[in-house]
Amino acid sequence: MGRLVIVSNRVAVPKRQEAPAAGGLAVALKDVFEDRSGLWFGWSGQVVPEVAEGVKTARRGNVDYAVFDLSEDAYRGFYVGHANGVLWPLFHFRLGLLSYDRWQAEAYREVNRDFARRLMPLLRPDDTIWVHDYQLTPLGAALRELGSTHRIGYFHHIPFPPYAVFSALPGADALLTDLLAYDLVGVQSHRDLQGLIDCMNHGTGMQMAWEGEVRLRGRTTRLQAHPIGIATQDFAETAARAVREPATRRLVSSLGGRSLAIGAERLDYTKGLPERLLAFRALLKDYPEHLNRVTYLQVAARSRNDIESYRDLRRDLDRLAGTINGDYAEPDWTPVRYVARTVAREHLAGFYRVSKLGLVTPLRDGMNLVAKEYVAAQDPEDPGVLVLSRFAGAAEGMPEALLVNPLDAEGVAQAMHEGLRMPRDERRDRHGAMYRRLAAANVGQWARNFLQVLEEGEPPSQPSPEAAERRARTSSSSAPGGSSVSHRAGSRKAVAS
Ligand code: ADQ
Repeated sequence: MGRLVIVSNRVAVPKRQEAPAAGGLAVALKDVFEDRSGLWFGWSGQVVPEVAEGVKTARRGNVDYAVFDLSEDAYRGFYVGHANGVLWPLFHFRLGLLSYDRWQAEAYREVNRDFARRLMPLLRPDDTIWVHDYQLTPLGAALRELGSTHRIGYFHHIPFPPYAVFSALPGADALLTDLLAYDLVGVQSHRDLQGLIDCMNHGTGMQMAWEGEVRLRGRTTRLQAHPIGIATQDFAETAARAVREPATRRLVSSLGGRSLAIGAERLDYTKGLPERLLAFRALLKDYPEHLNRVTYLQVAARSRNDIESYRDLRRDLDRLAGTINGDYAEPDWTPVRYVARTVAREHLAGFYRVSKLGLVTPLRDGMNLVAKEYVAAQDPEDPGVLVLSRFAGAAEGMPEALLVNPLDAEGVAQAMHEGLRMPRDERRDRHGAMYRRLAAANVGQWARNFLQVLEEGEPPSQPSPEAAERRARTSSSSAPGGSSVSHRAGSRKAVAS
C-alpha cells in the first residue's frame, strides 16, 4: 500500500515524545497511520519576512511532516483575506460579511499553487493524497496542472450552500470546476451534499443527483456525505475521570447546588453566541422559576483576532453578558459566566459531564463536534440534555436532541426549560440512542470510510433514510439537457459533453 499524504492548511508538528493531539485530524488518523506510513504537509503557522525554498521536515513514528512558512503578504491575502474574510462567511451563508478583493483572491490561488509546487517533489507514484478544507479547495487542480496522476480526495469541513448563495462569489464557477480535479469530494451532511450537487449542476453545466458522480476528461469525481465523528469512548472515559479532578469539583462547588448550562466553542460569528445569550435571557424572563437556580457557563476560545467582524463579536458579547448579569444577578448568583479563552480538553470534558444542559446553537455549522462531545461526556444513568441547532450538521444524526432554530430566542428558551425539567427516563432514552450512534461512527471509522471509497471506489455502507427517499424522488424526475445522464443502480452519472 502506498503512503497516505495529508494536506491541511496548518500543520502542528508534534514534539518528540508527545502523544497525538487530543482533538482534530491527528486523532482521526491515529489508527490509519499505525498500518501505513504517511506524509503530513502544510503551512507551519509561521509568518516570516523571507520565505525559504522547499520545506522543513521531521519524522514522528510512521509519519513524515513537511511544513513551510508564509510571507506577510501571502498570510494577509490568502488566509486572513480570502479564506477567512470571503470563503468562511460565504460557506456559512453570511453574504453580508463578505469583503471580496481581487488581489486577495489571486493570493489565495497563488498560495494554493505554491502548496502544489512544494508538494510535488515530495510525492511518490503510489501515494494517495487527502486534502482538507476550504483554504485548499483549488489544490487538487493545481497538482493536476503540475502533472499529478495520484488519487486525490478532498474533505470540506464546513457547510456547502446551494448555488443561489454560492454564486455570490466572483469566480464561483471556476472554484466548482476545480473540485472536478478530485477523485472524491466529501462533505459533512446530506444537506451539504444537496448544496454541493446544486452548485455543480448550475455552476459546471453538468447534471447529477444524489450520491453523484461526474465524469470529466476521463476522471470520475464522486461527491458524498461523510459525517465526521469523535473518539467517542475515549472522550466518555476522559469525562468520567475528569469529574473527580479538582477543576470540575471546584466548578461544582461554586454553583451552590444550582444547575449548570454550558456552551463551548471558538469565538466565531457562525456559532450563534449573542443569539444564545439572548435566548438565556428569555429563559430567565419567561420562566422565572429558573432565577437563581441555573447558571450558564460560556467558554469561548478567541480566534481570528485580526479580522474586524471577530473583534466586533467580542465586543458585543462582553456587553451582552454584562447587561444580562446587571439585570438578573443576585449578590450570591451570577447568571452568565463568560470565559473567553481555551480550556484544557480534560477540564472541558468534566464541565460537560456536570452540566444539565449542553447549548450548541450555531447559525450554521459543518458538523459541530461539541454536540457530540457533550453527549459522549454524559453519565448514562443521569445524563444532561442537548439543545441543538437544526443548522448544525450534527443535527442530522441526533434527532433525539432538542432541535431548535437559534434565531428564535423564545423557542430556544422553551427548549432550555424543557431540558431542565425533563424526567430522568426520557433523558436516558434520548441519550442512549445518541450515544449508541456516536459509538458506532467514531472518527477513526470516518477516516477509514473516506479512504476506502477514495482508494477502492467502494460506496459508503448505507445511505441515510432521508437520502434514500430523496434519491427515489430525484430518479423519477428527468434531468435537464446539456449533458448525458446514465442511470445506474440507485445513482446517476453525468458525463461532460
Ligand atoms: P470548528 O468550527 O472549530 O471546526 P467544532 O466542530 O465544534 O468547530 O470543533 C471545535 C473543537 O474545539 C471541539 O473539539 C471542542 O471541544 C474544542 N473547543 C471548543 N471551544 C473550546 C475552548 N474554549 N477551549 C478548548 N477547546 C475548545 C470545523 C467546522 C465544524 C466541524 C469541524 C470538524 O467548523 O463544523 O465539525 O471542523 O470537521
